[in-house]
Amino acid sequence: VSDAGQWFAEPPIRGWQQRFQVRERLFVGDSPYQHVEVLDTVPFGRMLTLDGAAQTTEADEHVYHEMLVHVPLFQHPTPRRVLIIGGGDGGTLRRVLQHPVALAVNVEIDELVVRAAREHLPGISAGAFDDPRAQVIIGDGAHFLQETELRFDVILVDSTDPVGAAKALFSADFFRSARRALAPGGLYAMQSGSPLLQSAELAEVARALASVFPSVRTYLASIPAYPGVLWSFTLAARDGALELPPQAELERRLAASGIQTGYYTPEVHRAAFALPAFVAALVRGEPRVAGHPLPGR
Ligand code: AG3
Repeated sequence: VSDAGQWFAEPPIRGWQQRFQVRERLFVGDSPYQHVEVLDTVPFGRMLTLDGAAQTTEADEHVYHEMLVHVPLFQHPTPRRVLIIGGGDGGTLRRVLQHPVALAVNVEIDELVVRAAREHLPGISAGAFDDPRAQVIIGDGAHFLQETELRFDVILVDSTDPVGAAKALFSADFFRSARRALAPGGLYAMQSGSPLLQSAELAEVARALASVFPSVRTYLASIPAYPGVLWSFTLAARDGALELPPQAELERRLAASGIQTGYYTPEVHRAAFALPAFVAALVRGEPRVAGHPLPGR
């Protein structure tokens, strides 16, 4: 990781490394879980990094947060209780609270992330932490899921890469306790990494989720500040088969909510589930197909 004032380089993934020109290093700290920084970057404005990996930036946070939140929350006809695991910057919580939910519980393991983001990236949570419908718990999300008596309409996992503290959030055991904590008709959604640079992890997520949930579907978005840009999310249903609502129904739900978006639209919602052949093969557990764009796979 290079010095501030010039360039900030992420730890490489499979020989791929991205770097950001930095104007100023605004926050540096270490928690028991990770190294936390907030940088002011030239291309994306302020950026949160955890263990050197770009988590969210002022310029493109809306892409990730809208797609993690609005796809499942408009997919569900009446989401009232929502659980967020991770998401300490508050961007997910803020998008959840744009919906007419009664309760949003946010369980984040690292208090330092919440503190750094509230102070240096206040526009990302935009007051969400102070909403009376929000209940923020500093604690272990996997543990919370095992213990909770609450049943949620939607559970969202807004985690870092599947290494270190977040690894537990990518296991079949975790998915089982998530399914148990869903109400009938409930939906589970998670960020599932780069289909190009974390293809093995994405395939494993799809396999493990399908061993727990009756219906699992991958969807995609383009997130400029993440390595490889093309990014995946995975949606799973507690009961029955995941069918995308018709365009007109999604339009009705969006209009009724009054939510303003920068990336999400009903068309994008449906189109995000159209998978390039190599991603479809990956999540079906098939070996590499011809034309797979990744070198060395
Ligand atoms: N969590 C997913 C970030 C993963 C990026 N990976 C990387 N840069 N190597 C984002 C959290 C935003 N609330």
